[in-house]
Amino acid sequence: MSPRGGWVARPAAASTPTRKLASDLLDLSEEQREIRNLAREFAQREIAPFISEWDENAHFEPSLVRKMGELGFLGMLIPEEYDGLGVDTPTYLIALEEIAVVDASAAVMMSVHNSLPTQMILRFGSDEQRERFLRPMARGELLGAFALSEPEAGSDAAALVTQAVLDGDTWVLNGTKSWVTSGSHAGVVLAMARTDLPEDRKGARGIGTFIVTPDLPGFHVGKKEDKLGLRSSPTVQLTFDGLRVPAANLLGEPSEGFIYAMQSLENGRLGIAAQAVGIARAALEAATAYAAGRSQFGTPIKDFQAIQFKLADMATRIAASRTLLHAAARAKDRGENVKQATSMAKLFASETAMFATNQAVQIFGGYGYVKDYPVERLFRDAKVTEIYEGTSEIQRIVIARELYASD
Ligand code: COS
Repeated sequence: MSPRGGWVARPAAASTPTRKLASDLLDLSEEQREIRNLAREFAQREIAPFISEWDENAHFEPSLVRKMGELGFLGMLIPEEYDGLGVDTPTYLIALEEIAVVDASAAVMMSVHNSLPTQMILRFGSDEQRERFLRPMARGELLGAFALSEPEAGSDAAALVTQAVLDGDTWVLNGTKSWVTSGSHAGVVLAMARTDLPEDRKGARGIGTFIVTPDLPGFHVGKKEDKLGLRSSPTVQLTFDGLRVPAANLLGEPSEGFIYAMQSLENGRLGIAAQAVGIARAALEAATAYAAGRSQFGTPIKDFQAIQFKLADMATRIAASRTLLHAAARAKDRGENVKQATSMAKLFASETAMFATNQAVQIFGGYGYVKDYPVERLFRDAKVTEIYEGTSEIQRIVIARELYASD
């Protein structure tokens, strides 16, 4: 890691960051090694040189979508018959971790697209919907977004109030969706809205999922959030003002949209866990290199046990996070119930990201608190992994409830 600043004297970091944690416990296949290298080289070449500038200016780089699409990174879990790569979940997560090591913002765009809208259409959509939307999404020609939360419905997602009313062969949607990752650049938004009527509310079973495109009348991109971290990933409000959605764009059953969203968030939580592992690994690599290059009291600080213990704890928690994540991913691919395991993976990895970036800032000392080095950005980026796609508190609720579940 080299300092970004030009003229101010700064301690040099050792030039060879550790790479051991990237694969040591994964027993990668040849194909997984190739995909990991492809993702690593892509991130180093196309993202790393610009990351500080994009972060500072909250700039989203649209060409990344095309470039990632060309390499297959936006169709990783989509079968080859729909132009995707059709790899298994662990392989997808390996690529995602590599992108996240360099840029957590690009990683969340990749995670949401691969884990939520594309998977929802693949799993619950009609043949016509798959043909129409999945193919261009796999190629990166249409970016996907997921719109569940609302200003008054965050953790309590089933409390959403956006209303959908059927008018002939068109659903008319009114309401505001919040915290929509990539919402300003999406070509396809999977949006949840109430299909039950106010006089006959059915709770979680009165919600539909709609395939919304920005060309439909009544679609408006609202406030862009000015965020602490993930600054080069745009997060926006979407307003549906009499939005007219063709009936053919309803996903599956009009009463089951919340269930589809919950099932899909299990995939999403694996993606966020991989993003968190990537952020944590970047913090460890930066701190390890810095500790080797920085001397105090006449000694490289890596020789102090106080620093070694921090690095050891970071490395151990990262290895544990990745192991749990991949165990959950393999269980998912075996078709097992992974409600609890995906929440555990997301909870542990996101708290590891926060822990590791906090330790990294501490190891860097004052230099960790300024923008000349990457760890302050990693620290800012890590926080949201404990919040979005279900807060750590929600993950604990899901984990605890499963302890008493009958199936
Ligand atoms: N898979 C399948 N079905 C699920 C499910 C899952 N993972 N999770 C919940 N469901 C079903 C339940 O089985 C229940 O179905 P029935 O009507 O048959 O009983 C229905 O969904 C409602 O579930 P539940 O009663 O558990 O709903 P709650 O309102 O108590 O809330 C939590 C469930 C809190 C877990 C849910 O609202 C949640 O995950 N909140 C966080 C939302 C989130 O992650 N938002 C981030 C969006 S991206 S920024």
